[in-house]
Amino acid sequence: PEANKSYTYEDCKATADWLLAQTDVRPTVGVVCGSGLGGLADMLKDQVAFNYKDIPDFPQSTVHGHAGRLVFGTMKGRPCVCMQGRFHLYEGYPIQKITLPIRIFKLLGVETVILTNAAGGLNQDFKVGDVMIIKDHLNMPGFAGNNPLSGPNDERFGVRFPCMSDAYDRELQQLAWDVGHELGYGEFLKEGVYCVVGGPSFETIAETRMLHKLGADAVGMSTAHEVIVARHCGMRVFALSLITNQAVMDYDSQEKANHEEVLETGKQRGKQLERLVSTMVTRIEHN
Ligand code: 6GU
Repeated sequence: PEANKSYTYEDCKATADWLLAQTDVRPTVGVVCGSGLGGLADMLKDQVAFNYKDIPDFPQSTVHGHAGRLVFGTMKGRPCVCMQGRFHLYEGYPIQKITLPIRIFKLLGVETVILTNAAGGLNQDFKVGDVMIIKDHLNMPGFAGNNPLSGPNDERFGVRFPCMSDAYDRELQQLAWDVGHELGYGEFLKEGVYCVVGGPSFETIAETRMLHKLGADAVGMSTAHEVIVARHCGMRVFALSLITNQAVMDYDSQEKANHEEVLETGKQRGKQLERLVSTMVTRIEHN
């Protein structure tokens, strides 16, 4: 059954080769666009785009705010591939399927992965509209045994027990700070720990308080699984969260988390986020 299907190296290779046969773009950077942040993919020049439904073995995007296209092209001259819309645990896909595109990135030749997401702020110093450079994560589904690397390990991707203490590339974090300051974004640029939960329900007040106590600065429903798979197969990772709302931590609060607010903040900060990421892309060095 679907829930037990593992995607083999050969499956990933077949899909990657299918894609490579239809475009001359040879991407070294792969970007995953979060909720309401798909504008990043629209920046690509000389686009070759595939709807997810037309790609063999690919899942479909079911969430409003996620387009469902894989877009190849160049960002200021650099060959890139962008996922315009990603997959989440709460859509009901097995976790290996959610992260399948990351392995396809690897087999397309991608060396650096940039992930973006919308997240709720837990750190009380954060404001809506802040951009958090992710320096580490808490993988809650992973503690419950839902890790994308569960199951047989294929050494062609990576080792059985991959290290995660260096998951978020320090140089790329520094690059984000440098570019952010140059662009005048210092005011809303932050850094912190991202916590992934399964969703789709937002957190209760007790859950939010728990995550805050555990050291999380922001909470969301994506990204950490993709980071694990990307690091397993040796790609460099940079990730950021757009703080689209403050997670409710107080019984007196009248605030209620909702998806519309998430998309609205994305619209307001989207252009600046696109500039930050695209400028970073032009400065990433590959061997
Ligand atoms: Cl408050 N929680 C979660 N889990 N994901 C979010 C969020 C909150 N805000 C945006 N994404």
